[in-house]
Formats: sequence, C-alpha cells, structure tokens
Amino acid sequence: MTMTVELDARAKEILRGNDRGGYTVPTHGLYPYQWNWDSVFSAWGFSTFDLPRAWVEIETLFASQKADGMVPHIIFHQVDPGYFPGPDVWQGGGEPPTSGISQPPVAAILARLMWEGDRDAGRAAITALYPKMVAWHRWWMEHRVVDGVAVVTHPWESGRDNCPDWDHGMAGVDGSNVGEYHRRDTGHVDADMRPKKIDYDRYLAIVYAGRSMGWDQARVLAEGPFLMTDPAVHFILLRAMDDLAAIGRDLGQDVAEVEGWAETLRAAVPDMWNPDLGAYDAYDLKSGQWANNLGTGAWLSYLAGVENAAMDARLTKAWDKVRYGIPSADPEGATFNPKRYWRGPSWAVMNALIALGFQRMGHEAWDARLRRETADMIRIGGFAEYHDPLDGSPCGGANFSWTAAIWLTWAGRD
Ligand code: 2M8
Repeated sequence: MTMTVELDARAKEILRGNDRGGYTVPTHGLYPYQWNWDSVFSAWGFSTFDLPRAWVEIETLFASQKADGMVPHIIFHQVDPGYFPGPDVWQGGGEPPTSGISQPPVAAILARLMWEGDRDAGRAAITALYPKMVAWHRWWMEHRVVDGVAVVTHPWESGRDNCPDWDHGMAGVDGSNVGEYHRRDTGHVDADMRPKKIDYDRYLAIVYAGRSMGWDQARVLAEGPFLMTDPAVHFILLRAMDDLAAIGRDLGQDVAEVEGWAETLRAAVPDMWNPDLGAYDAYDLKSGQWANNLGTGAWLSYLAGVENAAMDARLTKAWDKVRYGIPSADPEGATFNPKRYWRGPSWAVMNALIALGFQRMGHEAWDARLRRETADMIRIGGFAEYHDPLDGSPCGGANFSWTAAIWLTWAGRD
C-alpha cells in the first residue's frame, strides 16, 4: 500500500498533468476535452494547493455558458480524434464548440466550499460567478424540472451514463437508424468496462434528435426520445440551490428567487418515493414506470438534507455487500456488474458527494467509514476513473483528475 504523502504528491501531479491551460481534462486519451462536473471537482482538488488555478477552472467552464443559461456538458477546446462523438457530431454551437446538453450542477456546492475556505482570495471570482450560477440554475428550473422534479433528457446529462436507472427509458429509444460509427472509448479501455453497442446506438439517436431540433431546449424537453426523472440530479440541484442562496446572502444579494426554487424542489421530494422499492427512485416519464433500482439517487438524498428512516436500513444493507465504498448499482440487483462503468463500480467522486450528505445530516460514523473505504480503494487501485467495489481493483481510465481531486480534498485527509 502506498503512503499518504506519496499519494498526495501523485494526485497533484495528475491534476497538473491533466491541466491544458485554464481547463483540466478528466484523463489523457479517453477524455481529451473539458467536462462540466469533472472540471468543478478538479477545481476543488486544485483549491487544496493552488487556489487561483482552482477559480480559473470554474471561470473557463462558465465562459462557455449559453445565452439561455445552460452550461454545456462538454467543451471541445481543441479537436481531438481520440474521442467520439466530437463537435462535428454534436453541433452544439459556441466558440469553442460544445455539446448540446448539461451535466449535474455541482458548481455552487463546491464553489461555496472553496469560497468559505478563503473569502479574501475568492471574493472577485465568486462575485463574477454568482449571477452566472443563478442563470444556470434558472435554466434547470425552466428546462429540466417537470412538476417540481428534476429530469434528464439523455443518460449523459445525468453523468451516470449506463446505470440501471435508465434501462426503461433507453428501451424506448430507437437506435436502429444511427448508421455506422467508430467508437474510440473501447480503444482506450477494456470494452467490458464500458457501455455496450446497443447503449451507444441509443445515445447517438438521442443526440441526433436534439441536433435536429437545433438544441432548442424547450423542444428537447417536450419532443426528445428520452425523458426520465433523476433523483440524483434532483438532490444535487436542491443542495446547490441551498448553497447558492448562502453564497448570495454572503454577497448581499436578494436570494428570494433562488430560495423559491429550492422550495419547489423540496416540496416535490415525496413524489420521487417509490413505495415498492422503499427508496427514492428514477421514473420514466415516457412509459410511466419506476426504474425500481436502488441507485445513487437514493444515496444522494442526504446531500439535500433529506432523510428517510425507511430507506436507511435498505441502503446500509446494500453497502454491506461490498467492501470499497458505495456501489453505483444495487449489489443484489439482477444486472449488478462490479466492473461495468455505472452498473456496479464504486466511484470516488460519488462517494465524496454522498459523504457531504452524511456530514450535513450528522452521520459521522458513515462518513468515516466511507472515507476509509474510498482511501483504501485508491491505495489498492490508484487514481482510476472508478474501482471494483469488491476488491478495489482499478477500472476505466487511469490518472483520473476527479479521483486525484477527491483524494486531496477528502479521502486522503485525516
Ligand atoms: C463519462 O461520460 C462520457 C460522456 O459524457 C463518456 O462516457 O464518454 C461519465 O462518467 C461522466 O459522468 C463523466 O463526466 C465523463 C468524463 O469523466 O465520462
């Protein structure tokens, strides 16, 4: 097992190595562009040793904000043939070009932590960022909230691409007409650790549909082929609203609108409860079915200050089935796979977000356990994109920015 000091140094080296000047790539090769939430986690990592660089990361991300307030999920700073689908496929507009969807809005959550860590150093950055974050949150409320519940229009928008939450919604997407294409991800990592071809066909079909609507987000919501509620994004957005309001109050802003959004989201939390599952669950708005999956969304409820005693025992039982962190899918679920991407592996980055929830709700023992397990997993498997939750072995890409960031901010701290 590697020593903490060596891992600290290695984690910083990874972030520096993935720095492309103003933005950080998730990892060299597999993901050669700026991804929205990866970038914010990288910023949090940088904040432990280079705070000015940390703020620049978020500034660069918001520099690509659209006129309607959306902050895109990928920013294609420099065309790189190593990733598919690239800017020519997305046609999301912008200079640099972007994708046409968003990603979980973690910016306000982590920006608040950075700001409260050093107010003098962060004042100018947070003052400039605040109205941009308000505009982004407004975009979520207008274009990705249905009857008070957050939705995603593409599995990629959730950040948890092939998790079982999306199985019903994906089954309703016709991927048979996307033609020939050449995936690049399976040239970088083992195909068994990635989504299947049938998933990629459907991912592309959803992209082509959005593109044909010129990424008019009102139409994407109303007419797109995929639409599911996402408790994970809902709880992230709700927490981000609370944090944005706190930042606004600090800056002397009128936060009534932001507080109103938080109230709307909070009032809809019971609507995400699936009584048969005994947990918060994703719901397919197209076919009218619950996902029936004990997934990351349930775990993220604590992040938003939501607790449900009926769910706690169910969650800890699932956690006890593995050794290294929170599995991205129920270990007792029929399709659990400890190595296939979002269908079972443990993600250091999700563990950290879930732990912020445990901290908020005073679950100190759970926080300590999750931190210890995540640290052990990184000691065993290194700074991998994600890990097998049964033995800690590395999966996906190596030298990953967000895993390095999580080591520096949380997992590797005593
Ligand atoms: C993964 O998603 C991208 C598409 O956005 C991909 O597989 O090509 C997800 O794990 C996502 O959450 C993450 O932001 C991205 C980059 O790390 O990779």
